[in-house]
Parts: sequence; structure tokens; C-alpha cells
Amino acid sequence: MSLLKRLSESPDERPDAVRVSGTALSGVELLRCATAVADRVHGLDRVAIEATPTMETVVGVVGALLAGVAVVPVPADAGAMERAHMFRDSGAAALLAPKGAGEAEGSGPPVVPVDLALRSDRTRPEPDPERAALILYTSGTTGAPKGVVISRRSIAACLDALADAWAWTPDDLLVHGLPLFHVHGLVLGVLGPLRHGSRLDHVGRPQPARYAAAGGTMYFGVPTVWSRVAAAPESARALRGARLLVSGSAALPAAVFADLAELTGHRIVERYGMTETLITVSARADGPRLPGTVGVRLPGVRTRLVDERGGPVPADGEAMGELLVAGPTLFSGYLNRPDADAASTTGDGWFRTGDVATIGPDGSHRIVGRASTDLIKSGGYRIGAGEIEDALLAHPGVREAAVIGVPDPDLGQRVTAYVVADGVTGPDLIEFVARNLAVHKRPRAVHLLDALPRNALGKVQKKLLGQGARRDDATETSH
Ligand code: MCA
Ligand code: AMP
Repeated sequence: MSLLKRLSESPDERPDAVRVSGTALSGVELLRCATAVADRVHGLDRVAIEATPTMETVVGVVGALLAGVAVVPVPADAGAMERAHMFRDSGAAALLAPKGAGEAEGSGPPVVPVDLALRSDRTRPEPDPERAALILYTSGTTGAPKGVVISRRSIAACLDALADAWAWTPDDLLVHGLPLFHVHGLVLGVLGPLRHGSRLDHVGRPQPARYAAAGGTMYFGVPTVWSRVAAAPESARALRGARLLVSGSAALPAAVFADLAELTGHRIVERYGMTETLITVSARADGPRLPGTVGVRLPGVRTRLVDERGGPVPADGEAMGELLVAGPTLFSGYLNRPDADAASTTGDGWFRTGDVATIGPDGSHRIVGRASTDLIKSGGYRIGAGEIEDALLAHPGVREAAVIGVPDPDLGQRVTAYVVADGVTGPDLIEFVARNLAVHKRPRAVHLLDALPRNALGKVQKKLLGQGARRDDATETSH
């Protein structure tokens, strides 16, 4: 079966089958357009793509997938350091970018333009399902982001399991505005509709008014998006006609769940996953949806809890343990990082999520927190404290840096930096990180200290940050 089953086998003739930031194509035309890209990249191993929220990104990704070429999405707001790392580490042979966009400065691979005016009707055999479909860069607690290699088979397994859980059919119109460089927006939000044959309206940015105007049956958002929808009652009420509202990528606050239930008439469906595992647990369209729980295992997925020594923790709904997952949706490994592969798996097929959870006797999962405070979730983005600390330390004025996530009503957590520095201001450092990494990874607040709190062994005591003396006032950004 083709990865993009419906698109490849019975493409939608409706002229607005796929709409991205206002540009619409029928499935038939999308397939022909993407085939022209496939003709250009066929034979390559991997290509990078400028993952802007545009039709060109969708066409480029689909074209590469048709040709069996793995795609490395480059975040639209990625800075110089991050781009250089992704190009070097992935070894991408080409960079797909909208025709006429011109390459951003820096020495990336040769640009292959995606031209929406080109068409091709060539057909090619379905690539081996074990081949890599995507390499997604994602943060760990330390160091530069790692490339998560995701096979075509894993994506197909995840999307089919979600179709079962959410009763996702060609009659649906999926609406969202999530970034196209992560699992949520790209795999679920683009490849999902193309596999299952539903229409897609990607509204560019996940703004409440745009969601309201789109008239979808199914909506995706991260908790920050849903909290903003709940704060815009008129837009929220416009979602009453939908079939399913889905939240994921971070914990949905119970108050947002309750507000949305009142305004939209929908109990939001929560689901849980990771870049490395894709989506593994979800509330079902035909099942209970309880605030604070993320639902039950998807078909084919196994989960269990372990204590700090790897011993079993009972699934009694009370006992907490680290959540391990196994099954057909798991990634193939980290690119060039056998050390990270070994550290993240048990050796017998279980992936260590690093999330602390409970599992009830009814199979319902509750995510309680993370084992490490060094992975921050802000606006649904996963941000490694170590990566931001390294970026801050690359500034010549910075002597020491420690980064934590501070609770934030809008973003879930707010990236907050504590630095010891000379002759540099908080805004300088925020700008420095935004330019070198990605805008969404920038600290939202920088506190300048005389020294970082350390224990007798010299290790920074992050728990004390925020409580200690400050050398001067914090710099808070407007967000
Ligand atoms: C502010 N801006 C700046 C700066 N400061 N630009 C440059 N330099 C600066 N110093 C500008 C930005 O360019 C942008 O402008 C504007 O400020 C807002 O940016 P930001 O604050 O980053 O955005 P936000 O509005 O706060 O974003 C909230 C959001 C976003 C829309 C919810 O966080 C988001 O899209 N999150 C989704 C994350 C996601 O998809 N995660 C899935 C991964 P302008 O507005 O003009 O552009 S998880 C996953 O895939 C798993 C498997 C799962 O479970 O789903
Ligand atoms: P990422 O790889 O960016 O998708 O981040 C994965 C992490 O997001 C997980 O390890 C969880 O910590 C978090 N996450 C995803 N979905 C949920 C959810 N529904 N509730 C709580 N945390 C979530």
C-alpha cells in the first residue's frame, strides 16, 4: 500500500482538496505537481526543505516521498547555527525551496526550486516501507538537536491507528495552522489527510479567528493554541459545528478543557506522543475524554511503567513511573548517534520516553511530568536547556549560563535564562539566541546574576534559580 494511499491511488478531484495559507490544489494537481519534484530529486538519499507554511512545502515533501527520498524539514525560523548543524549532520544533497525564494545566506546544499507551475505524470513504484521518510531534528537535554529517523512504515502505522481512534475519513476537513517541521503539523497534519483522503485547510498560523473561519470537521492544536481559542469566545463558538477537536504536544490545562467544553460543546480529545515514537496514546472519538488524561494505547502500541532501576510499576492509576513504549510507530534510530540510541532504548524494543506517567486499570494514561527538568515544552515546542545554554555561552560576553522552564499561562513553560555576563544586556542575548537557533527557542526572560548557585561539586543547582539574589532586573520579552 502506498504511504500516501488516497493521494497516490485515488486523488481527490475537488479543487480545494488541499489548501495551505490560501493556495488550493486538487489532489490530482497536487500529485502531478509533486511528481515533477520527484523527477528532480529521484535517486538522492536525503533532501532538506525550507519548511515554511506554504503549498511549496507540501509539494516538496510529497515529491520527495513519492521518489523514496528522505526529507529533512528545516524550521522556517531556524537560525544560522541550527541550519548549519542540520545540513552538516544530515548530509542532505539538496535543499528544496519555493521557486524564486533565493537561498538564505550561509552555505547550504544546492537549491532545487519547487515550482507550482510544473507538472509530471510519470509513475514510479512504491518505495520500500523500511526506507526513511523523514529526519526530524529534535532537542535532547544537552547538545545540538539529534536527527530522528522515521520510516515510511512507522508513519503509515501511526496514521492508520489514528484513523481508527478518531474515525478519520475522506468526509473530514482537517483544519490547523501548525508548523510543518514537526510530527504534529507535518505527519498528522499533512500526511494524514493525504493518506486518508480528507481535505486539508492549513490556515498559515494557528490563530483563533482563522480556525473559526475555516469551517472544519476536525481541528488540531497545541495547548497554547487551544488556550488562545478559549480566550476568544466568538471564535471558539464557531467550532461548535466541528466533529472533533484534538490537542497534543504538551499537557492541556484542565481549565482550558472546561472552557472549551462550554464554548464549543466539545470535550477535547487529547493524545500523547513524541517525535521518536509518533503518537502512541490517545482518547478515542467513541471513548471517554477526561481532563488530565491522554487516553488509551493506540492499536498495536504497548506501554508500561518502570521505576528508577527499571523495575515494574503497577498500572493502578496511582503509582508513577517512567513511561516506556513499544510498537510499530517507533523511529528507526538517531542519525549518526549510536550512543543516543543505546541510552534511549532498553535493548528489547522499548523506548524510554523520559515522561513520568500513571496508567489506570482501564488503560487510561496520565502524563504527570518529565524525569528531567532540562527538556522544556514551550508553546508545544520541545527545547533542550543544554542547547540554549550552549548558544548563550557562544556569546563572547557570557561567562556562565543556566536555562530552565518557568510555568507560563500561555506557553505552558517559558524559556528563562540565568547568566553571568559582562557588558551585555538581556535583550542582546535574546536576540543572539533567536538569530543563531530558532526564534521560538529564544529565552523569554534573561536574569543577570553575579554567580550561578552551585553545590559543593560545582554543579549548578537549577532548583535554586529564581530564588537567589539578582544583580539587576530581568529582561522580559513581550510574549
Ligand atoms: C519575537 N519575534 C521575534 C523575536 N521576538 N522574531 C525575531 N527575533 C526575536 N527576538 C516574533 C516572531 O518572529 C513572531 O513573529 C512573533 O514574534 C511570535 O513568535 P513566537 O513568540 O515564537 O510565537 P507565538 O505566537 O508565541 O507562538 C505560539 C504558537 C507556537 C503559535 C502556539 O508556539 C506554535 O506554533 N507551536 C506549535 C509547536 C508544535 O507544533 N509542536 C509540535 C512538536 P510573526 O508573528 O510576525 O511571525 S511535538 C510533536 O510533533 C509530537 C509528536 C506531538 O505530540 O505532537
Ligand atoms: P516532541 O518530541 O517535541 O513531540 O515532544 C515530546 C514530548 O511532548 C513528550 O515527551 C511529552 O513530554 C510531551 N507531550 C506530548 N504530548 C503530550 C500530552 N498530550 N500531554 C503531556 N505532554 C505531552
